[in-house]
Amino acid sequence: MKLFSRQTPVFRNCINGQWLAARSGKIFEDRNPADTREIVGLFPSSGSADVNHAVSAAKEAFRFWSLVPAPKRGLILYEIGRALTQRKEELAELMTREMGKVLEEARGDIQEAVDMAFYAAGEGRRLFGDTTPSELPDKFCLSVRRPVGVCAIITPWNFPMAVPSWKIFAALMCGNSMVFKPSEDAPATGTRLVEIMQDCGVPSGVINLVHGDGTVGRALVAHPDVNLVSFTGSCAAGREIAQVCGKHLKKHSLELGGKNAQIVMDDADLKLAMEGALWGAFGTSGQRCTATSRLILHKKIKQKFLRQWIPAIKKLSVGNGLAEGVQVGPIVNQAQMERVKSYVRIGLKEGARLLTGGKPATSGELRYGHFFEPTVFDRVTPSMRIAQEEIFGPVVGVLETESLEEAIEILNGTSYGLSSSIYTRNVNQAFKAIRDLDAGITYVNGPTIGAEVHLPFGGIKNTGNGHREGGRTVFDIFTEWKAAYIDYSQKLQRAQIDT
Ligand code: UN1
Repeated sequence: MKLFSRQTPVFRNCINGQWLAARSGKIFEDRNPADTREIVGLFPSSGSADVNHAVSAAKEAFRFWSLVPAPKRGLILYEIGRALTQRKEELAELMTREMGKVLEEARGDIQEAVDMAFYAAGEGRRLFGDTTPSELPDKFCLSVRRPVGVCAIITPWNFPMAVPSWKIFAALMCGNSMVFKPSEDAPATGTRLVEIMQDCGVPSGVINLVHGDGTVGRALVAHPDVNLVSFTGSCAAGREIAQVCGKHLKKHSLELGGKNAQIVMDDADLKLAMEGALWGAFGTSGQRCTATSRLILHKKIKQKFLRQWIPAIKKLSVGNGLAEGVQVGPIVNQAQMERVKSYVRIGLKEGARLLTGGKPATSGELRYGHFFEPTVFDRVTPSMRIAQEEIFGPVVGVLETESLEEAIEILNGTSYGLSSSIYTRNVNQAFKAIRDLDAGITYVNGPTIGAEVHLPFGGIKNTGNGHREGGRTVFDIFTEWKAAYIDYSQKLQRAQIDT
């Protein structure tokens, strides 16, 4: 395969509708993780001068955009949803080339953005507030939503279209303006999204795009004219953002890590549970914040489960996500690869037993990419680091349980609380799990991955700071409530006093 036969595309920032290089002229490379010989594109390595420019454009645009009626703002989102649908194939291919997920999943990632576009578009006619009687006569009360202002949108590489869409489409419909910094590992998909938004009629300055590394993120978070930071990524970065935002009392919505588990009870449909675990643990090569990284198996079915499940894992086809039939794509970059390897070493040192995988996959063409074999550890105990810390790769640890109560205790015993799952045929156990699992999402007889955009998405404990994206809850992030009191009594009426 000739990888340098075409000219490497050069991408730019988008500020106030203009496509610009970084002020410094610096660039960075985006390489294909399935074959690092291929450069997907060259991107501006921006700095605070670019951020300042973009924020001032967003601030200016907010003045008129916030006054456009929400149903009209929603109409543009219908156009965006249609354009994404039409260009799904081309966008999915680009996504696979720049961050590795298999083509079928890349299509799903685009579809999630389409769903979000149509959902948010419809909500343009449903940005409801409340009306309520006043405690005083001849007085009327209502509550309305107002946009927040300039939003910094900082997103990860693992869902390069879906996660930005959750934030950007909701923020847009609510009347905010934005500066968007996509991950350095998925900047091309982010660029296409902004191009499509422009083509569909989002006015200049409403969405601005600034590429780069943490320097850009830090400049955005600290900028006094940024009113809200919406971030999905690591706990470490989330903590840093929360500290800066706390200091300046800036709104921030954080979607951070997970250590999600699937419980399989002794009465479960084992075939279904195995299929679910395969998808939950190794879909997207385990690189979802909702990925299954712990399997909590009831003692009575554990051996049977593993006897059948491990051969199925060995049959998974690892390779370039563009190739037909591949099920597990690469790890996104070298640093992440090292992290996965180091957790395998940690697991072995802690005394867990490696059942399959545990090393990079390097046969043939795979040696040019960052591939890792789907990996399972048995004899994992709840306090081990591999049972506590987010790995973000195709590695799953198996823990044993004797009862639902114990399974719930194990599942809840980490510092995260994003997604969870239980396989059981017993309705009582299912409802207990929904009630008692400390997580923002619980699936019954389904894996830990696969959230839909019209339901609240987010988690408890270190997974975030209490916000929920998706569903109607996302509009609480991107709007501020205002209470309005209209007194038509033509006299001073004092609340709580003139009763
Ligand atoms: C993420 O990994 O950050 O529920 C998002 C899911 C996907 C979204 C994952 N719809 O697995």
